[in-house]
Parts: sequence; structure tokens; C-alpha cells
Amino acid sequence: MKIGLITLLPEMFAAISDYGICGRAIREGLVELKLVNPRDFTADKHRTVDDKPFGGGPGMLMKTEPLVAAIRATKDAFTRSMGSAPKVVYLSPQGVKVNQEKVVSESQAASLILICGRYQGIDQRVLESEIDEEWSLGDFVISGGEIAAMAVVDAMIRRQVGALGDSDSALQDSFEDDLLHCPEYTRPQSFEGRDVPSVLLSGDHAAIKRWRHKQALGTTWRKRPDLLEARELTPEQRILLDEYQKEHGDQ
Ligand code: 9D3
Repeated sequence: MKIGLITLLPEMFAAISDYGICGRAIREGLVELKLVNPRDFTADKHRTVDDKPFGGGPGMLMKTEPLVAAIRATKDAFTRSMGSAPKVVYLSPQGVKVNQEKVVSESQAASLILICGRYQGIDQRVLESEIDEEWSLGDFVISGGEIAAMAVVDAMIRRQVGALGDSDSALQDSFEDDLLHCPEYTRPQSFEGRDVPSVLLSGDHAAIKRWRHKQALGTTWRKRPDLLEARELTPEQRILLDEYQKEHGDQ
């Protein structure tokens, strides 16, 4: 997968290109990041990339011409090299919230372009002429699109075949879809008077699997009931959740 990143701060992307699972996937060529800086598409002496909003008020916008030139150059290069046009996405607080379903579907594309906003954002006409979709991380304010783009790229990389080590892949495969994960424990067996649940020490793999599934259902019910309302429980899951609720006094 090829991902184009239109950004005034390309150095920030070292946070994904140089570390961990994403760093390895990029070094191995599973994903190619193409960093494109609108500043390299300026013609004036000061290489200006910001501009004042019409109507006045505080703050600046991204300067239109270098931004559009950077988007079009990247779109054209990707279309020529991949044989199909990439979707162009603007990361912004006005976007639709990204979720794992979206990550899974978009990660199957050959290419994608993410536009990182800075200042107060971009001109409405650039949005209308260049952008296919607007994506947000959620209802909180961050200073620009780069950190949002990095979160999206990380999530996409994790979906590429071969990006995860064996142990991580196994984890993902066995994950109960749309449920929160069960509690996990490591050593010591007793920590400040709190003991590891004895079933995890029993060696009874069927009992451990059942306990984990019950805890995943119970944890989801307590912390994210919205996730359960959106799905149908199997009869087996209904029984496990009933047991959990009895054990936890319905709270
Ligand atoms: C004048 C009001 N602005 C500041 C409070 C609006 C505003 C402009 C630019 C708010 C944030 C930003 C920069 N944010 C992003 O580029 C961004 C973002 C976010 O802030 N929250 C959640 N997801 C995203 S994706 C990109």
C-alpha cells in the first residue's frame, strides 16, 4: 500500500517510520509513505504556506496554491504508478469519526492520500475540488492533522499482511469481534495483596477460554454498553454475561 501524506511538518512522521511495528513494515516495503510538503510547491522568496482568512478574525489558513499543487502532484504520481486514482482524505475536526470498520475497508486500497491541516485549516473551495472524504479522530481538539494521520497510518499498517509478528497476529485472530479485551495478569502471582484469578493458574485451557470470554463480555457491558446494544449475543454469550452479572452484583 502507498500512502501519500501532505504535510508542512514531514519530520513528525519519524514517530511511525522509525519505531516498532510500523517502522519494520515500512523498512520491509509492506507500506510506502510518500511525504509531500506544500512548502516545496511555493515560488516566493519566503516560501509562504499560510494566508489570512477573508472576513478577518484571528488565525491563518493554509495557503491555497502550494497546497493544491502538492495534492495534485501526489494524486497524479500515484495514479500513474498504481493505475488507479487514490482516495484523498482530509483529517479534520469536522470529519466523520474513524473506527476499525473504516480502517479495515480502507486498508485494502492500493493507495491513499491523507492531507494534514495546520493553522485553522483549508479554504472551502479546496475541500470541494480536491477532497473525497473528511475524517476525524473524535470530539477533542489537537493542533493539526499530523498526529491524526499517524494514528490512521499505524492502524492501516497493522492490517497489512505480514506487518504483525506471529504472536501479535495470533492475538488479532482470536480477538472476540467488537468486544473489549478481558483483563490480563503477569507476575508476581500476588501483588500488594491482590491475587491472579486462580483459573489462570489451573492449566485448564477450556476453563481459561470460557473465563476470558465471560470477562470480555462483562467488561464490555460495564465500560462500553453501546458496543453490546449494537449486536446480538449468542445463547452461550447470554449465559456467560448472566453469570458475570450475578457475580458482580449487576454493576
Ligand atoms: C477556530 C476553531 N479552531 C480551533 C479550536 C478549529 C480547529 C482548527 C484546526 C480545531 C482543530 C484544528 C486542528 N485539528 C486537526 O487538524 C484534526 C483533528 C482534531 O482536532 N480533533 C480530532 N480529529 C482531528 S483530525 C485533524
